[in-house]
Amino acid sequence: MISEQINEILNEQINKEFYSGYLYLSMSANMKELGLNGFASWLRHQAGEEVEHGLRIYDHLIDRDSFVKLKQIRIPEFQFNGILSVFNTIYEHEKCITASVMTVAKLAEDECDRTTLNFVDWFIEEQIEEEEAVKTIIKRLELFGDDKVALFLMDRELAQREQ
Ligand code: OFO
Repeated sequence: MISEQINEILNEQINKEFYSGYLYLSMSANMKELGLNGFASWLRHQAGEEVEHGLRIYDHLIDRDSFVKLKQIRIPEFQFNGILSVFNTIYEHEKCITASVMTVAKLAEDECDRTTLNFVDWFIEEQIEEEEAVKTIIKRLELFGDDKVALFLMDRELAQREQ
């Protein structure tokens, strides 16, 4: 049985995952406007992943006979200051999401809720991967600076992402 507090924090987490999807879709549209279709496609895939994360929690609540309470999704930013700034924003955002997942884990630990602890483990692993992937993109963008050929090649590489 999921406690009221765990239910509340998991419902919050659904909202954060859906908001992440919204934010990345907004960024994807911005990349498309700049003609960076590979970056746009990468971000669109990422947005889809975030929605999947939200649904994973949604299904978990239902499977455990707990209550789903969807909340309003706030409006994401829609004006950005270039690619590097977009990816720095993502990195900061993902760090907040990691902290939020850790808070769920801490609460589950305090409540000795082993099922939620096991469930949230997957998200912790996922956050490590996501932060690492975004950090790599940032490092490359910083390294390449104004080199347009490098940016073109990177855009082509990011276009390869299939899921
Ligand atoms: Fe859901 O992994 Fe990022 O936010």
